[in-house]
Amino acid sequence: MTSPQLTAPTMPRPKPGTGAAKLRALFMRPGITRIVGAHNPLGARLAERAGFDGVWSSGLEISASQGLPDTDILTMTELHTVAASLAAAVDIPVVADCDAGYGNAFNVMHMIRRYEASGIAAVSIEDKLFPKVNSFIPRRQKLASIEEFSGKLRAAKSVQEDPDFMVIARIEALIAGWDMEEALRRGEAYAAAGADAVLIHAKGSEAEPVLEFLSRWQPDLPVVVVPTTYHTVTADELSAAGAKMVIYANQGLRAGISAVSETFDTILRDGRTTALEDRIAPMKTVFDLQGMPQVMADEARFLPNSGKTDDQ
Ligand code: SPV
Ligand code: MG
Repeated sequence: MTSPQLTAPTMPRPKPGTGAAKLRALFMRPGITRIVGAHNPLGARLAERAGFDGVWSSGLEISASQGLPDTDILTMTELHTVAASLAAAVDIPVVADCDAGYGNAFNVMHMIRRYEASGIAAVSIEDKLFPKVNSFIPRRQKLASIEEFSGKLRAAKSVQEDPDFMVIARIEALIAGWDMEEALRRGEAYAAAGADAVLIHAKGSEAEPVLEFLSRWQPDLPVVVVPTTYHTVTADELSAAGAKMVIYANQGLRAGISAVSETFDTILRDGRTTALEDRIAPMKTVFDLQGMPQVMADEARFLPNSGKTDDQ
């Protein structure tokens, strides 16, 4: 496992409040939009630097980063704080994973107000019962009724202020063992309830069910996909099949776990870090990612004596 050796341009300053318009623009242009999961602003900046179109504020990643399961243990406030910190750190739009909306339609309304006010471009809410369990855990994958979830979507759309802000309705029917007809029926109901896009989630090793959903999808509404388990399909293939956005939801977290574990093992094995030095990011990269070049520039402007020692 190697770490990318990053060049170090000065990080751009985020422009607040424009995430939703940027995401809408991405959805309007031809081709597929590619976003990637993060659980802190550093990860969001790595996504931006790599050239992703946006950042997925991943419930799984944030929970795991706290050493907690992805089972609605963290509260809305905790997850929102992280999502807002991502939006503040980058210039690309942030799409927030909001699980099942943290409760009923009233919780969803509160959530939308908070998320929209933080410059987050879009939220995804899934049609499972609260509290949810991560989709790849084969237990308790219980769906809300179409009526209940449609009520959450209508509630969400009733309180947003910026017309560009997007509510993505995530369909968990295939995850919960229902058939394609149920997934399509749900998607069509969510489109009618006012969703701006649907996310069809699946957990098989083949892309086939997702490709079938895309080929049978009738509403004029973009479809989002998450190829975590069916990872051999390419973004171009998903785009050709009609997907408008692809989320690489947790690869950054998993890469980090592998890289850090290997690094720690090597230190204990060798008794020194020499073998690692050309594979771990240099300190300069760390300083750059945390905004140190801007501090240096500001020092010259705002701390006139900063270059002098006490006895000068
Ligand atoms: C997440 O990243 O938290 C998601 C995507 O919801 S998944 O874990 O694939 O369900
Ligand atoms: Mg999630």
